[in-house]
Amino acid sequence: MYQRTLSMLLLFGVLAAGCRARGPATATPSAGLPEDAAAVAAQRGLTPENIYAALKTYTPSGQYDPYLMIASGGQSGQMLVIGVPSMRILKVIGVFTPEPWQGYGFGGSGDEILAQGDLPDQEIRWGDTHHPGLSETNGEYDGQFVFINDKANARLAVVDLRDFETKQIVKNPNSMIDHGGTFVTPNTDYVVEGPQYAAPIGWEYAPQESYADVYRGLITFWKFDRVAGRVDPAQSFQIELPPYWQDLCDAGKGVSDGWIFCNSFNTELATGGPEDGNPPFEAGTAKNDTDYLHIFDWKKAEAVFQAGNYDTINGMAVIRLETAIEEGLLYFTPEPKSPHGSDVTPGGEYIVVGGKLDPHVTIYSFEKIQAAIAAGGLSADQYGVPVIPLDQSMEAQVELGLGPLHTVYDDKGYAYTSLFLDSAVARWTLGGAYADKHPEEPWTLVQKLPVQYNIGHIAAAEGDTASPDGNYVVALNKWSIDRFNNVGPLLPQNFQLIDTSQTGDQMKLLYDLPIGMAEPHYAQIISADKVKAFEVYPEVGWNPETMAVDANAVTSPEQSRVERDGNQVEIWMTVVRSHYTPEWVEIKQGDHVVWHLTNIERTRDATHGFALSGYNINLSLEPGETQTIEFDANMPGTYNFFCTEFCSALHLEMTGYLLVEPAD
Ligand code: CUK
Ligand code: CUA
Repeated sequence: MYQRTLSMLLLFGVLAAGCRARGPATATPSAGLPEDAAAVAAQRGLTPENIYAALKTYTPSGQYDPYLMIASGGQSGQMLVIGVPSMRILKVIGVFTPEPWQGYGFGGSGDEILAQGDLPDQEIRWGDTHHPGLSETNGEYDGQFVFINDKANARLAVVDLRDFETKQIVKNPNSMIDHGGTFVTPNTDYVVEGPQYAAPIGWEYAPQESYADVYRGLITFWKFDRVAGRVDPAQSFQIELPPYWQDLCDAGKGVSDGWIFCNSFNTELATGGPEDGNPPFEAGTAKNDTDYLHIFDWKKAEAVFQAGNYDTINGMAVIRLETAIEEGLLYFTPEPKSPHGSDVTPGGEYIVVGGKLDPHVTIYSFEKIQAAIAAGGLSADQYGVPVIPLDQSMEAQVELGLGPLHTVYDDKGYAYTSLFLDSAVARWTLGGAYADKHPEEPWTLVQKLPVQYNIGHIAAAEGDTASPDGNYVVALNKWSIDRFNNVGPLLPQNFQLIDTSQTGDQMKLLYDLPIGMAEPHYAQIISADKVKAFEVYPEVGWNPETMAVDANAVTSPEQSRVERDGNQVEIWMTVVRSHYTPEWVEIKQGDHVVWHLTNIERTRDATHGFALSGYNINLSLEPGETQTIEFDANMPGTYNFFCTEFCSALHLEMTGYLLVEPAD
């Protein structure tokens, strides 16, 4: 059977290659295919290109993907894990939003993590996730953690890739909206949360007329404690910025390690408001021909922070704009027309910026930027930030087409830029340090591959590392229009897998994956072999929040018990196929209940649920996991708890009763 499959694959491959060389996409495959396969191809009207794409993506049952794509979940407030190239969705990770399958936010430990992201007087149970950032060691993904931002409420989350669960949410104490992050410095010293729309620091009230004086941008450097696996706010700091709208950022690496580059728009300081006779935001923010690329020396900023040269605002260290200027932490250089992406090349030599309203990408040279800073004598912008003239920072411009947004890289000296308005992926050649990697002219457009439609971000295999792989990019398209069955006026997004393994103008579209649950923005693609996730939790009684054995774990049904102290009831329960111990729990109305549950299974995939009717409690207990729930039994009655995972033939029998006796 295996032999036969293999020879079929070889035949398909030979045939597809042959047909490509011969001509049009409409050629029908026939000779050389096994009869049954040829019949399927003919019946389905598959072209040689289709067959090539199928062979590149089809993943037989039981075979694994070489890559994992970690995608933002957009407005769902979650993250997606997708296998590449099969484009199979492997997991949805609850991050800023309760997620019932994982029992995240329904009585278990997820409640506390979600609560970390609340405002003092407002519970927040959704997020607009944009940019996942995988942890790095020496500029390479290390497979340990992934971070993501919530644009809607300026929050950041930490997900541990040992169990793919959210461990921490931090609320930015001085911003109410963010965007240009998360991304990490090359050794994950800091997770950077870039700003977006300017506001007074701490989002306190300030009228529109005070915009230029009081509104500010704010970039946050969250210190990451790798051993604890948590962000440490006490070791984190912010830098005050002019009230431009800072957008995407990227960290320098290699030669530019220690620096960060963020673009911006609205250097016009437009305040919008046509109702007051002002141009609306979309016109007011696009008036100038250039905005400013922000260039940060973060190692120097860290030293300024450690020297105590900051103000503390809402408990957070804020390096003032004048300090940033005095200490030489911040420089500007002009960037054309409404820039969006800011993407550092693998070796850190160049920064590529796409201008939404400019057909070019602009490539800045880190070396030139450094030379201009060293030479000094720079004039300043209206807030006093030194500005490096464009002709002193720019290396090249490449005309690509309409609406260039984001850029990723491969191992062949190519860059790939998403063209929103053209609905295309542009492949173009890097020059300078990369010119000898490819035979083509440097800084030249090589191919434009149409995508369906309106691409936003683009992600490449190992794309943000110091050594990207060259085989795949994924187009994250905003519109799908006619690509899928009509499911009503709200349409899915379309993730399109593109084969970039061949050089020249040979990019090929391989596969469409509809995302029908939100609008993801960015994704990163990591080599699957770097991720060393648990198969089951390492020991029975494992608490995923502390990543250690829980003091309240019970390891056998004999240890199960119920103890009462006044109106405090504490329960230690074991969970195993196919019963809970104890099965009857009797309490009184008004009791305060603390209930510890341990799944004592050691078998892979032997997950049990724990749903408690009426009390909005729902857990997922993976093999070895211990969780604690706590509630006031304010409703008398007869309630079932039951297992929500079909775990065995007697799964339906995996239930028990909670009797709440009415208070007299
Ligand atoms: S943004 Cu969405 S397409 Cu938030 Cu990174 Cu560019
Ligand atoms: Cu345990 Cu079903």
